[in-house]
Amino acid sequence: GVREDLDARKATLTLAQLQGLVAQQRPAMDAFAALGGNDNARADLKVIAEVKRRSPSKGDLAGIADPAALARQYEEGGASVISVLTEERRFGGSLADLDAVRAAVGIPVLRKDFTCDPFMIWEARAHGADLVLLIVAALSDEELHDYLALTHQLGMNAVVETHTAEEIDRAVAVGAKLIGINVRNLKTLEVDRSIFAALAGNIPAGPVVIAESGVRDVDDVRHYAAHGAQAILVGEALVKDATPLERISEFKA
Ligand code: IGP
Repeated sequence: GVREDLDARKATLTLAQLQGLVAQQRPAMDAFAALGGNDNARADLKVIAEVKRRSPSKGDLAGIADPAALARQYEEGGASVISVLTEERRFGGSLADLDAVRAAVGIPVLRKDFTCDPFMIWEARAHGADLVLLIVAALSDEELHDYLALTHQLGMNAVVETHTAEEIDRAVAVGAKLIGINVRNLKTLEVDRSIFAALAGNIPAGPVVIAESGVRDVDDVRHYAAHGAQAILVGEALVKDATPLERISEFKA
């Protein structure tokens, strides 16, 4: 899985080489600001729009011929951040997709993968990502702390993803500035939209609160917003839509 693929990449590129590439990158963009983190009112809902070719729960989602063109439509529609799945085996993504999207848009880009090694954070930055994903359930407190520190050291932000009240406490304790509540259980792949409303109140003022997964239409968007979402992360509904630009505008309206 993710580990084997990582080992294969490590065999072709040393950490020192990767760090050399990072040194040549332009600085990371401020995704916390892009998601309204500095705005106390946080009145308008922000959209993180995802480039996702495939998912373990749904199989092939859409034949994304050109991730760059899709990302440009997302940007034009008013997305604040573009998320790119780079996991190959289950999601059909790649670092090449990340490169293509990075070159195509002028807004922050999230490398969406199962970060399980600091190497992947360096890799994300080397490929121009401004954010990484840290899944609380998959990391120890020490890993979470160290990975978040490295992310910030490289000028990036992390979406710290949670699914339970206990995971939210851990995300808050480590100082996460962007906290995602994923309503999809990553073990069963089941979506339960009600957990967002049940858990969002556990996040104190400060971090940007992101509702992840399960957005089908504007009613779902309104539901999340009414229960405290300051941003939503949308994949399937956008990649399957014939007019993603219009769909995002509608979600933001
Ligand atoms: C998007 P959806 O239901 O809009 O396609 O979901 C996003 O939340 C989902 O892709 C996701 C994900 C993840 C994928 C959330 N956390 C972790 C892979 C790994």
